[in-house]
Amino acid sequence: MFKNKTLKQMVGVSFFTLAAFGATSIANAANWRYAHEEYEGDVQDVYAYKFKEYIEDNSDHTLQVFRFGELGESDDIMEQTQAGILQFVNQSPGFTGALIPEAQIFFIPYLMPTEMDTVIKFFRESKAINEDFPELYAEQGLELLQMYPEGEMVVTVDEPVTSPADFDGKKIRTMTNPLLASTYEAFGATPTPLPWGEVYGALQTNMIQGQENPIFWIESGGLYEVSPNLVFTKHGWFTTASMANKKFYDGLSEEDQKLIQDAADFAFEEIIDHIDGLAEESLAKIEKASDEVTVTRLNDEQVEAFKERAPQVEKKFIEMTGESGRELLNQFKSDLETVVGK
Ligand code: 6CS
Repeated sequence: MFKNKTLKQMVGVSFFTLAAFGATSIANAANWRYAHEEYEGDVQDVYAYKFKEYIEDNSDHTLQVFRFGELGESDDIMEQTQAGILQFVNQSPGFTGALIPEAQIFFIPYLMPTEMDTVIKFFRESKAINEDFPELYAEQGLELLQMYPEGEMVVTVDEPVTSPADFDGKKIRTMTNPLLASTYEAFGATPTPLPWGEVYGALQTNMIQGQENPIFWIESGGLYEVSPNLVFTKHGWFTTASMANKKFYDGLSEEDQKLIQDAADFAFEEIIDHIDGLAEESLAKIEKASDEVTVTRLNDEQVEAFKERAPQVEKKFIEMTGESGRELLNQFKSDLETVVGK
């Protein structure tokens, strides 16, 4: 009897404790908003959904993901994040470069290695990526969570290009940061900065004669339909970054901050797996879908003709960013040396 009473009491206590705990945790559960720049199944979308999966599996919070176009262009989702309307955004330095000039470092051609394992090691270990960039983003009210590669840059153009002279008179679309425009100027083309939403139409109507992007995007966005000559110039990788509104992030409990960091790490590992072999698969799909497509892989001598123009872009980068850019570039190069030397 005494035993039974105790049990009853215990059950009663645990019921109320659990109910109270549940109510507290539900009261603390938030619905966070996350926007990115790509379509369903693209690299940023896979990352976002892995981030969401981790958050939702490990807390009571939920995450609502918005894809390209649902809330506007890349610049719009960044503005909404800085204003605190969105808690998270994934924006590539191609656009962030207008806000954080140092982020344009990814557009100095031939700075990044082309070999995937080296690129990944660099993202994992680089001090510039993991320590210096978070400070630069923080100055703009952003908590940088992760920088990650999406794929090697490939140029698509209205006819095959093998030398800077072949770019003469061609308008090549660039993302909207001034350094990328300098790169295409150095390559002999006429750079034309445009937001993503205008690229397909501009190629279709011959307002521009080419653009650059990783192969998966050339396939998923159907760019090969209107710009069928693919040129592998080996000049860089498409990089992107996930981040949070810093005020929102700083106001969270330590537990939630850790949850977010762990979710970003989890999504990073998943994306590294996802991009392995993605370019080859996407190229195969493109070649299957179109008879018009040509693939030109520049040989070492042809690459050299483009590469020898890189120092002028590096000089421009330092002009645009001053001492902080020079220091970042030195760190970037030393991190790369460490990774390549391993
Ligand atoms: O070229 C662009 O603007 C787009 N490219 C990729 C691979 N992702 C998003 C970005 O807006």
